Amino acid sequence: MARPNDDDGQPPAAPVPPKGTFAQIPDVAATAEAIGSMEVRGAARIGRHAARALGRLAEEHADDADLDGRLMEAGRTLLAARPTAVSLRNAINLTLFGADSEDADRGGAVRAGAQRYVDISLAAPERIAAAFVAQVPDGATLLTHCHSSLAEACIIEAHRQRSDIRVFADETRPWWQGHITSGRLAAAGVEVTLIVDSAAHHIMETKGVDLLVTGADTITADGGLYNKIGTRAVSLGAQSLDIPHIVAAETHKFSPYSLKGDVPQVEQRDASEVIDPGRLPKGVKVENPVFDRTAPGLVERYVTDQGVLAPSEVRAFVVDRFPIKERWI
Ligand code: RUB
Repeated sequence: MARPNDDDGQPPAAPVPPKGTFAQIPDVAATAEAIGSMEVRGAARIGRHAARALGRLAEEHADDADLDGRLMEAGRTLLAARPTAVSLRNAINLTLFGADSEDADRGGAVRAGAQRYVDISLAAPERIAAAFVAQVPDGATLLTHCHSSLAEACIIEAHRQRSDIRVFADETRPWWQGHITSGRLAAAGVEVTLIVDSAAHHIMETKGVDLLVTGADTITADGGLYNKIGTRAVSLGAQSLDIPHIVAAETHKFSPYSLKGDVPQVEQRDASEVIDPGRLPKGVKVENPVFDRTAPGLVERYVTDQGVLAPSEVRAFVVDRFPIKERWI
């Protein structure tokens, strides 16, 4: 069970979890495979799975003289699984080097780092949803893109606390994550309508959409947002209609690497995800970028587990919360 957060938004220092905590977790190779194939998807979940896989490795090889070498190699294997969501990189670094003391018990420190990462991540939706609801009036119409566990938590909480909330969810080609979103919202009793991606602008204009709410894969120091492909187009459409774009994101989505100029790599996936190769007309090429960048000026607010931020406040927040350590991958 997640430990309660203390006042500054961080859970208390994690004790080393009992042996066996990570025994049932898939190993690093299986976790990397599941992340790469999108069996495990969504940035928050990806981060937690990576942290737990490292926790298992530290548990299994606690007495190995080369535990550190194994951990570093595992970190690089996991990092290569999917390139865009910074929660994966943060999960690896905060697990490997985030424990309060990197004492002689390297395995124990990594297990504590993994548990702390997972606890913060699991505690985030409730805090984010509470902050989000404060910004939603009764009778609001929301539009969301892709499936974000944090946007989902926000919408369900808005439905619980406000009357007559309705939602439009676009399907999000080519993986149809909007089907996940709409199914889960409907199961929670939310009035939800599924639309094709290209209907988003028309729906925002004609159905009185009040807020666009999405998740985040990476938030860069300049306040820019990397999220599922199509987020940028929906956000531009929202701006043209004066509809605020609110982003629900746990703090693990902020990129300290961007302070040094690291630009997130936009993942390109196989053309077969877009069209059956046998049906591709002769001479036609296919591109399948799966994330895009939404400029800071398009985002109204980032709602996080550690407060609500304007894009212009992101840089100072990242500097304050993410002191990169020397060995970070
Ligand atoms: C998912 C996606 C989500 C973010 C945020 O992409 O872009 O909006 O990851 O999700 P994919 P969450 O399906 O390709 O992983 O709020 O759950 O972290």
